[in-house]
Amino acid sequence: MRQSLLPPLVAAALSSLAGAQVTVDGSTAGDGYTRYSTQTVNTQFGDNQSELNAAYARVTDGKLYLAITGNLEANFNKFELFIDARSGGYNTIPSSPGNDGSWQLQGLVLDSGFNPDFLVICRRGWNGSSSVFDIDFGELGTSNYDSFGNIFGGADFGQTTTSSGSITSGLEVAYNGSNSAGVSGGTGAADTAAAEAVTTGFEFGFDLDDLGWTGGDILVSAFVNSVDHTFFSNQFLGGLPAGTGNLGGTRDLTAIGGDQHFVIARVDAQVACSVTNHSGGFPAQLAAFGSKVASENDLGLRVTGLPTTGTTAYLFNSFLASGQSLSTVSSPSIGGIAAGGDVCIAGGTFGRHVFGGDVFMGNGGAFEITADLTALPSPRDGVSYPSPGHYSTAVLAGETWYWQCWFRDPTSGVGHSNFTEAISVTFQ
Ligand SMILES: [Ca+2]
Ligand SMILES: [Ca+2]
Ligand SMILES: [Ca+2]
Repeated sequence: MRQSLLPPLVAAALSSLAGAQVTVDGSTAGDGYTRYSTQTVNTQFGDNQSELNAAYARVTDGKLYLAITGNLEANFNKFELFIDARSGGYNTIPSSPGNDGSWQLQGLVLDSGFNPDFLVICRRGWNGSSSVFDIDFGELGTSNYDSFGNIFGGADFGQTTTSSGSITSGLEVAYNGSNSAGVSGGTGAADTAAAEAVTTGFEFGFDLDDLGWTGGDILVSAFVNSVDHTFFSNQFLGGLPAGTGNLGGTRDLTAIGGDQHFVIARVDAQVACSVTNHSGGFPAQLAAFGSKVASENDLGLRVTGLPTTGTTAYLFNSFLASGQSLSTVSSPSIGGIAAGGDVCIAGGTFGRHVFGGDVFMGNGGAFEITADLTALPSPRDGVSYPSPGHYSTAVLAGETWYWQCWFRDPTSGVGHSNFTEAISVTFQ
């Protein structure tokens, strides 16, 4: 059973974030995605015809945004997506809803811990008079599914929003099949750099409510299958071992090395904090993705929803030594002007992540850093605030660290500033 990492209030906060930063247009450009999976093996379903190069996601603005770069041949082969976003689900695929012949997937055994609730099917081809791109959204184990045909109005590529039935808020979908690079043909090990360089393919915006998401991890599997869902390609994300050809009629993914799914997880918890709207009319957000295992040194910190005009931002961290406790400083005066919002990670020593020259100008209202957990700019024992960032220390398993971002908000008036929400990460 999957553990919920975020309390429901976080889902509510995400849902209330105004100003989408992801454009569902079939390209990952400018969307601030995090990559969660990279193809491991070349394609046996046609180089640049049916290949899946990498998977990207963001959970923001009340949606799961998902981009799978690559191509799908226009012969009505299937692009299939299993999504596990809530408790329950099916580790062995049931026969229902069975739309588009997907009952043929019945009995497919997935890797341990992966219990999807939904199956999304995409297909494209020539219907005799025009190109068509279709998408189905089905709820496994029920008779519920929605089918949307020719959603790009006869075009090969496109973007649109569909809505009906169980899709309450609209399903954003886009496809751009222009990729002509990425992985090669065959069964050899994929060139991961080439796979990760591809920016076009499938892109989706799923409403988190439609997925029944309540704040935990989201697990996804993407793969290419034959027209009748009976002959699996070797294009899966998570990928198959190098050297693996088409899986054909295989029905047991536990017999295949590695997980044929990937996990989209926020690794932070929110710290109770007064977060106020900035001049844009909405609050700025902070989230951590990656691994909570300190020794893996894989933690990304993402600030979103900043004012888009001339933002200077500092990302602060803090650490509590034994006996210290977290405290709040309400609307601190900075340069003689009270900031909007509170500092909620006070009480310990502060560190400041420095962005090449002391300041960072946010692009498009968002930025992300990779925290070096072996040398976090935060003094463990030395003097910190008001001159933080002069020392660094390694994050250790068992420690809880806190982050919050301060940013200027010039359109609120000269000298004005504000804070994002505050988060914590407890490392293992
Ligand atoms: Ca996009
Ligand atoms: Ca290719
Ligand atoms: Ca497996």
